[in-house]
Amino acid sequence: MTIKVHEKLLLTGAAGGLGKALRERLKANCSVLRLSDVQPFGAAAANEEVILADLADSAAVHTMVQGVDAIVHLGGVSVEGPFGPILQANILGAYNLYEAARKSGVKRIVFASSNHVTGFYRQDQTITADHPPRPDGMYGLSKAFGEDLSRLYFDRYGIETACVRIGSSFAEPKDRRMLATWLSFDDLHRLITACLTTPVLGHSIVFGMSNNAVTWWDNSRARHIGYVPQDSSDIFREAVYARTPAPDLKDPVAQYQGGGFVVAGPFGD
Ligand code: NAI
Ligand code: 15L
Repeated sequence: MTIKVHEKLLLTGAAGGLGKALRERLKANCSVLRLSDVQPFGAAAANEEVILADLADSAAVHTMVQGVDAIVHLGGVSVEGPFGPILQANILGAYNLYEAARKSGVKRIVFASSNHVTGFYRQDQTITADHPPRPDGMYGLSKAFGEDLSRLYFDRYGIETACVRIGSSFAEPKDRRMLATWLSFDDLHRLITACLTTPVLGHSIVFGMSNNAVTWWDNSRARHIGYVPQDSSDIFREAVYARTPAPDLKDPVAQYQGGGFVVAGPFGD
């Protein structure tokens, strides 16, 4: 059972894949769920509020954040691409969100970071939150900025943040790499709930993964969050192997944790 500790919770990126998956689930975490995105996604249902806002628009972000207790921040560019939109949505957007949170007195944020902060570690390495970032592109670099920004706002202002380095959160793993990186929607919700309810969160980095037998990430630095995954990619393994070719181990896509992101680009607009 989800313990409800927040009165009004803001979910950014509500029109996206994970936003849609979390919309119903997060209602258990609060009395009122405020949903936001830059794209229209329909009207508010019972116990919901809808505010359209571009994360790059400081005034709109301040209005979006006003009056909420906590934030689940999913909004932004979610893949590698030209730097301009990443700069606006992920870098300026994160700054606007944390400034608005500071001014409005928000005390806790769950930030959707990404495994691409550490995408240039190899697939035969196990890393912890103590390993230095090795972003695999501008997208991963922008998430590393968000992690550092949130640490600054914790050190200076005491705003607690969980930087959730989400692996691959989809209905099912799509390829062999995702057998290691998969995070089910229910486990994502369990992890966010743990981040929202643990007594002392501080500034934490946690890898967002289900209980997959093959993994590259060690969450032992995040035991205080109390996340216990219930799902596993293992039930998909046979089917994924049957429909996908064996990887070419000389290919960087198969060597590095970031998979295809390590060769995506070029970065220019
Ligand atoms: P998505 O691309 O489906 O959703 C992102 C949402 O952010 C979209 O609805 C988009 O309209 C909104 N957005 C983009 N620019 C914006 C702006 N300037 N202002 C306001 N809203 C803006 O991505 P998805 O899969 O739902 O991911 C959600 C978050 O989780 C993203 O931050 C992504 O980087 C992160 N993440 C997701 C992973 C996954 O496996 N789905 C893995 C790692 C990280
Ligand atoms: C991400 O950060 C992306 O948002 C998502 O679309 C997936 O590609 C995921 O990483 C992944 O690494 O599989």
